[in-house]
Amino acid sequence: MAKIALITGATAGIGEACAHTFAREGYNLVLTGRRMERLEKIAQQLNKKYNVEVAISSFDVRSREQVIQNLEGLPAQWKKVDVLVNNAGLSQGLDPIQNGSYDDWETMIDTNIKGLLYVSRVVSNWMVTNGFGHIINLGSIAGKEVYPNGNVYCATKHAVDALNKGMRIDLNDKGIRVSAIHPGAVETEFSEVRFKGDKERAKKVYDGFEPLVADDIAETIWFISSRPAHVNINDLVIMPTAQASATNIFRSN
Ligand code: NDP
Ligand code: 8X3
Repeated sequence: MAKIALITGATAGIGEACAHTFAREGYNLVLTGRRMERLEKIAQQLNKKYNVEVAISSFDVRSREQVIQNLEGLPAQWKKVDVLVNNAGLSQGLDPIQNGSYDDWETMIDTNIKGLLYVSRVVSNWMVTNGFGHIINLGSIAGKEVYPNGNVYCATKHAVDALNKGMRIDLNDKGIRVSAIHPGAVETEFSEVRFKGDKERAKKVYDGFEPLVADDIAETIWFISSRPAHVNINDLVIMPTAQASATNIFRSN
């Protein structure tokens, strides 16, 4: 029977790349995100290209009710999840603390921390019942370092770092693996979302150096998940070669 990967935030960027990678490896998929049209299109593509089964579920991870209803509403065979990629997340704004937007703060906290918790609560419970599973959390270099004006986004990713450790301890005696991957700059829709559709400002983030692309992260997540059962990669930081730390990027221009 094919294995199952459940990927949150699969409508774009790293999540979409993970969907392709796991489909290529023969996994059936549960893909989630808010944009239903994108989920439908990606599911069709993957089904056609790799002959895998894809279930899609559109919900906002910030809503506890939506998360529980949609995930618990899946048919029983989809709850035998082998790999959960806790990827849905975002940054909003880049402002000093004294000028920060309350709405941006709440969006980041509700998505990156509470959303990840709601999904993990439901799926880890299935994994405990099933007696197997691997949770892979998307942290960030922002969860290891704090950079100017990154305040709340960095705090949410530091929380993911702590939750990754906490989940691993709590699920240790259940044989469930818990890992985190912490990327530096990856060119996706991330900066466009952070700068609320300002494509020019978003493009500048990646000026003068070669950033990572979503596939670099998806392939590394695949590596983490495909280690032998007795091996767990707890924590992995991955950066573009031109990036030495959150704020040290060697730009040619
Ligand atoms: P993208 O903006 O390209 O993709 C983000 C995904 O998250 C989308 O599929 C989006 O789907 C989903 N998402 C966002 N908010 C919600 C929500 N409220 N409910 C459900 N889904 C949501 O960004 P990335 O692929 O770059 O980001 C993926 C993860 O990687 C994030 O956790 C991010 O913090 C992390 N990361 C990114 C880095 C980067 O440089 N790009 C570096 C380090 C970590 P939809 O809008 O359809 O709901
Ligand atoms: C995304 C990378 O450096 O913008 O998590 O925080 S960074």
